[in-house]
Amino acid sequence: MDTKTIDQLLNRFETTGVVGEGNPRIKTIVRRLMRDLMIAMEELDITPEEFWAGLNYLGDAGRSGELGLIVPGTGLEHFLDLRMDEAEAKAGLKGGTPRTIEGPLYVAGAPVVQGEARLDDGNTPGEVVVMQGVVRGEDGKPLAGAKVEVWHANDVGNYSYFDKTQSDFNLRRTIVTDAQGRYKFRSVMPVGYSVPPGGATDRLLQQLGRHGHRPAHIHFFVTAPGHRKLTTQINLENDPHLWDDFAFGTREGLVPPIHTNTDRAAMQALGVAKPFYEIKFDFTLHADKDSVPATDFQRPRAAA
Ligand code: MBD
Ligand code: FE
Repeated sequence: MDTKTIDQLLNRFETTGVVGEGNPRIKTIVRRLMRDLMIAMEELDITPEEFWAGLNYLGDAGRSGELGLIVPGTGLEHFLDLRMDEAEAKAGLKGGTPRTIEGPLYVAGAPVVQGEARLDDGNTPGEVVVMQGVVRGEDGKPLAGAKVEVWHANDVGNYSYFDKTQSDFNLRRTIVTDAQGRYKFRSVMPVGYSVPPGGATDRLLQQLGRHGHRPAHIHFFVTAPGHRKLTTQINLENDPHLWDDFAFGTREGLVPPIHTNTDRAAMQALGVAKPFYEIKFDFTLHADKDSVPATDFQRPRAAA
């Protein structure tokens, strides 16, 4: 079928069974996606078996809750980041900490702590890490009272809430910066996430000849009044998947050096018997700007 015939067909679909105005924006988007799908079916000569297998696959993915994992795994979530980068560049925004994907594992409602937090419940195996830094505006001035929401995986790559063996909000906190704009936390080193074996995402990746591993990383939402929300992560250097992330989340500027602290007194102060890791990382936020899409957009998220 040629595209002219497809367009005529879509005209008929749009003018048959009409009972009201509907939503013009949704009508435009659905028509366009249907058209692109039909053209792809024609050009790739998609068979009925392939079509129904694809439909069933999407149903499976939805029922198992993995659509939010297929989006980063196919690069669509990184694509959204690149679109936002472009919109900001067009609006003249420069500098600022690079954004990177949120992923599907944020949970709203983590305990709020002033200045300094411990993220692990004391029962979580792993090597101790202390991370700290300053939240600044683009003028370089520290932002007091900024919120640093942090979440990360445990030593086997699992996130609390989704992994019910962990305590509530383990490895999740909201830290409020002090008068000098500083945040600080102690936690245990995360290990990279892998998609659930045999699940919808894994099955798709296998068909694409790709793995489903992420490098170890720590997620952040950084917010402050009068500033654009920053969604980002740091990735841990030396991870074998650092630049081989199935979700395409690693970016220049988000791989801070990790320092190993072997100082006896420092170890004693933390109550640890072994050297621990230290990471310094500052965040720079853009001031609010009307001419560029908001970064604190709604997205259905888990909350506990
Ligand atoms: C994760 O932990 C993650 O950060 C992303 C983007 C996708 C899957 C799991
Ligand atoms: Fe993650």
